Amino acid sequence: MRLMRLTLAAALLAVASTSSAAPNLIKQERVPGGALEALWQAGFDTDRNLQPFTMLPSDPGYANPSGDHTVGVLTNTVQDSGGIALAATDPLGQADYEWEGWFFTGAGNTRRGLVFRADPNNDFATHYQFVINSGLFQILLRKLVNSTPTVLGSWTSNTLPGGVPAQNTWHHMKVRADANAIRVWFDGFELTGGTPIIDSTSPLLTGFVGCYNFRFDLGNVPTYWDDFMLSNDAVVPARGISFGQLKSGFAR
Ligand SMILES: [Ca+2]
Repeated sequence: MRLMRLTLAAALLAVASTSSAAPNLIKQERVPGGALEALWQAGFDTDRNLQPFTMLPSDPGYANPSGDHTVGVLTNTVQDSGGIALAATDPLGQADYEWEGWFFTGAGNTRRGLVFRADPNNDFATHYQFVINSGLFQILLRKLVNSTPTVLGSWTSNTLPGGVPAQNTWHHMKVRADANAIRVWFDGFELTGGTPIIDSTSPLLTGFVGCYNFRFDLGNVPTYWDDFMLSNDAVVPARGISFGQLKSGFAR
């Protein structure tokens, strides 16, 4: 009897937790114990993939948000090779999702940020990117199609509640893509203000998620990343289950 009550309580809890749109974790990258937990691929025909790294106390990024001192490092190529790096991971069949992660500003000397809906069939040269430019003042939502960019959204970081990000500080970026509607957040502040940007011109509807580091005239710049998370909304039951129905299921 006691066991049944406990089981019923657990079942009720499960029903309660699926009755709202709770985030459903698909994949994450925390670099646990100093090793990557996800499979990453390098883009743009470079060998610059995300690398696991355990920081020493002397590292400016040492006090990372989770406090585990382990990060993924993405270093861009030398300028003769384009000064670029992109690392991406498979969204495991998901197309509509939230993709978020922490990045370290460092010297703020490259364009860096999240990529999503990145096409694995052309080395990820087609993707959306939510990035902060070198100088840390301009934030952009861009679409690249075979490397040709279009700006979909543009903001200046002095409009953020926390102001212009300082060098050598950790910040959080998040994107949400639902079909052709895109919303973006910086440090929990929604730059899109609840109104998605709609990409009505050949929107990218599926693809990998990852991170990006670029500056055409400065290479070998390491960028630090941590606590990437890919999630979507949990399935919401179309019709609620009554307590009676639930209890009858346990009466047999
Ligand atoms: Ca970590």
